[in-house]
Amino acid sequence: MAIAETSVRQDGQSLESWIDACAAHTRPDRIHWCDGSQAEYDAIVAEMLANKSLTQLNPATYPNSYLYRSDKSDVARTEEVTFICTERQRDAGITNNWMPPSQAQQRVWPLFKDAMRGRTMYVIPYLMGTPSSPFAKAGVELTDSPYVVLSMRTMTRMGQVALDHIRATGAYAPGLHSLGDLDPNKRFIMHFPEEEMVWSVGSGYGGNALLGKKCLALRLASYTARREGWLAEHMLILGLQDPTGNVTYMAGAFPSACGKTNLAMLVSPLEAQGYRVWTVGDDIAWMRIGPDGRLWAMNPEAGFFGVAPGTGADTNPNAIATAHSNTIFTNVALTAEKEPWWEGMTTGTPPAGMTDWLGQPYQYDPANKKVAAHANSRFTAPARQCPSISPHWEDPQGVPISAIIFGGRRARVAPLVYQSRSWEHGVYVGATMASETTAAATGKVGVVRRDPMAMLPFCGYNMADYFQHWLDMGQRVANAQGQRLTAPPAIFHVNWFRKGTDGKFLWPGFGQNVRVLRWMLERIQGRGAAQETPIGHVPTPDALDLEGLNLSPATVAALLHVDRNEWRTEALDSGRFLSEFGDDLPATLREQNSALLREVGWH
Ligand code: OXD
Ligand code: MN
Repeated sequence: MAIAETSVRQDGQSLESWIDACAAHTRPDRIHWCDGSQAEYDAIVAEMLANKSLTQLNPATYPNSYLYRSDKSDVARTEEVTFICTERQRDAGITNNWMPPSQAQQRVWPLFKDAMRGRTMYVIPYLMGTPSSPFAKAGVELTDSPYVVLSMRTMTRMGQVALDHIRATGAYAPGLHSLGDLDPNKRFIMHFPEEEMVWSVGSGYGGNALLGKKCLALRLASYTARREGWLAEHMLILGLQDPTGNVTYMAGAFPSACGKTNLAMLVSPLEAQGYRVWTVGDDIAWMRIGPDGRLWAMNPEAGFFGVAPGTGADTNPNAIATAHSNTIFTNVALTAEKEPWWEGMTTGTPPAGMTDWLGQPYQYDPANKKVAAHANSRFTAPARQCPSISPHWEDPQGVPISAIIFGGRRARVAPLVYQSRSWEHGVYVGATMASETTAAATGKVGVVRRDPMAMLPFCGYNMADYFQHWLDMGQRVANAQGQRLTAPPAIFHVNWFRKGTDGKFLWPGFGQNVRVLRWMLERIQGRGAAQETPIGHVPTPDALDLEGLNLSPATVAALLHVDRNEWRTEALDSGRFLSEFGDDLPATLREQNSALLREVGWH
């Protein structure tokens, strides 16, 4: 079968005939059209409980919640087998794996052959975005994984509502997913942005298999967004309420497992003073220029696929409250009371009598580092259950963004917070941001890598063009839709993870991060004291409200310190990274790098 024949967009093929073609190739025993109802969900759960692929959690404390254990070789996104399949290699760029569509057809399509024999093919129509939003996008995922069906029901608007949308608009992104035989050597996550299509085979892991999330809402959408003049970003969206009751919205990009969910759900220690945080989204933002010249962001997802370890009643009580019912936990440990558990969920010694994520008895031993839950174990929970969910989280037009926050996990170099001098400088800050790698992707943990706008694994096209697109968005010249960003958000960079010479974190993080958000708000409002540094505006030591934190002046100074030597090395490294894009790199970014080098005294 030719690629074109599997895509409704190319040849006007109907949804039904595309499904027929996929079924003829994958040979499922049954085809089930998902309507998204509770009854359907319950029936799939019952089947999975019966065949022991799901474990019921304590119904008294975790109603309608389940534990799912994945194959142990299938626990994270696999970037090395994730491909962008454009006709021209240049369009995928140097940061993506590329495979021409014809080769995908030869190498990957055969892996789907007979892959669904003995299984049910579920047809999942789904929407990314609120049904009433003009910006909602439909997809149809064909999958042989019932776990994917349950997860998609939480993460998207699935079933009839999506089918109605597809019937009305005729548009949807086709996605074919099969677990195959879960052989890592036959695992491929293939994106065809020119056709808005995805194939995923050999993995059931969320980021590889819930095709609406990273595949459609980021990789394919980023490609479309460039063409149409908007942004599809790996960003949380939050609202900061101030003492006047006004809410200012901010979007933040952090690499995977760097605390986006925690920041989006922050419980404010400054609540008595009138500052609180509302959650709009924790992972993805689609941002468009509004008629008022501001950037408006919407969360296309309906749920959270959050990292469990490190999420506790003390660090993220809103996440704990969200994931207390109607939740699927993946690769967490199980207590004797049939409750989920993971490192960081509780303080003190872990409960006795647990089963670890592999299903083995677990005995805590302080002498070894064996964990009970996988480092990338997850909870999948409906966003509407979040106590801090914003009343505007489903607004069809989104919410107006006043600040963009870039951040990473850096033990050194980057101060707690700084503000860029302009949109162009902010794009440079985002383009050169770096972070220590985490367990959300396979590979070594703790290595510093440049991860522009936290989009390195998710940009569906040439990243140099992506940088240019960001620059264009701020040019205040009209985009393809005739819109101008006349009131661009301020751009900040944060680092909650800076360490002192003793190797300990300097900043308490979590809820206390609201103090940094408050400074940003004051900057946006034209208040908020800052000092000029070679890298941008850094708060003066007394500009942050640090009351009650017990931070010594030396710690505050260390948090805000901009070390010229370190930044010289940083700028040189950023320059090397940017030069990898060769002639495709926008000159503005090269100029920004030269300006920084001059500022830090490099001749
Ligand atoms: C995620 C990720 O799951 O970024 O959100 O890996
Ligand atoms: Mn993410």
